[in-house]
Amino acid sequence: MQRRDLIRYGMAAGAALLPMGFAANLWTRSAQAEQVAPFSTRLRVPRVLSPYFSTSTEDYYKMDLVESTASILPGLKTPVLTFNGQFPGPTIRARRGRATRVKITNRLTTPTSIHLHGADVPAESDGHPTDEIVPGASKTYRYGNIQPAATLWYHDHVHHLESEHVYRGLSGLYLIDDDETDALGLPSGAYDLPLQIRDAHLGPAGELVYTWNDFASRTSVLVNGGFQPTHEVRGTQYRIRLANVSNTRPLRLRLSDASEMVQIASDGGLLSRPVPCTEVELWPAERAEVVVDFSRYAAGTKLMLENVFAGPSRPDRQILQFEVTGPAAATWTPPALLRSHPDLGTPIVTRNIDFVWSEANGGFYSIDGQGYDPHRVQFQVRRGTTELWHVNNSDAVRNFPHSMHVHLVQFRVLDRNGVPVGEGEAYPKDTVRIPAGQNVRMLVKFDTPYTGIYPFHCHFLDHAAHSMMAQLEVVP
Ligand SMILES: [Cu+2]
Repeated sequence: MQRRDLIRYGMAAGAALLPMGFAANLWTRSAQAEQVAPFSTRLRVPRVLSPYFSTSTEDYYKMDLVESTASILPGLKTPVLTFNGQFPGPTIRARRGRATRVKITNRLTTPTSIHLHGADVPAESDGHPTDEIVPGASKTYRYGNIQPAATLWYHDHVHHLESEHVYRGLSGLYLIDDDETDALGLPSGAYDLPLQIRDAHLGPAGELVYTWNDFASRTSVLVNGGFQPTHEVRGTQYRIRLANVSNTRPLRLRLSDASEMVQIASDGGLLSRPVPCTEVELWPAERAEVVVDFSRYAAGTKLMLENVFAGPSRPDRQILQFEVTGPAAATWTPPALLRSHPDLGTPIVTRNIDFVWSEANGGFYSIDGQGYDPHRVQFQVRRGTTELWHVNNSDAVRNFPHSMHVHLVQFRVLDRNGVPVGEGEAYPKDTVRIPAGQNVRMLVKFDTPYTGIYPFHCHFLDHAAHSMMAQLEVVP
């Protein structure tokens, strides 16, 4: 039986079906990571990919999926799966209204399907789980970039193998810019800093150990592909793009002195106004942009970015060090308003959707008690209309957490168990956290020119692989 079949039938060796609270007690740390002096390596910032061809309306890119090695821990070469040999993949910078073509050639030994997370794209370019690029083949994805500026990310989405593929490196950022965001004069260039944060289980030789659903062992947190890196910052403001690209690790991020950050964007782009905060909670696949003002620190100050979900005594709490250099100057003043958001209208349909572990067939992650079937459409939605979704996590036994991602659209999160959510996680969202015991209400408007079949699924990718995924069909 091949590995993908093992995953499919839930018999992958060592599969640990542990609720989070229990898993935390089993915390261990790889001996190799423990030997590395913290913050002894420099943060890497993935380079921006250049188009190989451009017309007046479109940029053409190509990326090869290849096996390579990465330096995650100093002195060790970790085998990884990559876009163009880079871990994480190169960043693509697109512009609203200007189309992009990305030709992907699969030089791996397994099929892939590349999804642009958070993007409003045609179904044939969505990276559907069964729309495989088989080994040796190529596919060109076409993205219209018709949506507002946002921090999106691309990653493998092929059915069953997406979890291990992304874990081994198949992801990267895709940033859309637009005139409206440019006009805000946000920190740019070296002061526009993307941080892709993810969990990993590093073995004795620095290798990435993948065991399906093994949350408990993935205790090393990598930032832009490095373990506990350090980054020199000037005494000024930075636009920091935080992306939780973990398979299974929720993050609650803050600066080690608990000082203020200003959140300016969520998954799908700018908030309506700046939101001061001291913490940003991001579950797998969620993003947020914050402006951090380092001018308040004296040159020489060292400051940590921490994940407070890891307790104070845990060595995986501090994930990145900022080292402040002088001189200090703050140049950006947050405006009262960032962007006016569309009125999502009045819902014409209400749906109840349950993300829950099912004990049937030996146990699996289900949506409404069902596993993923690429031939089944859960429901049809009418393009241009608005729906009210009650997304429930009714798991009262194992308390598994989930984060739900809906392809194609940005939605508005209204409330959790009746309590309105904060502005920082309301709109625009494409992924929402669904802790056990919560019912999350959200408005979803299918405001898109496209029709066809699109998945919605848990973005704890180990859960999606087995098989917490379903699909809807957008009809005219
Ligand atoms: Cu899940």
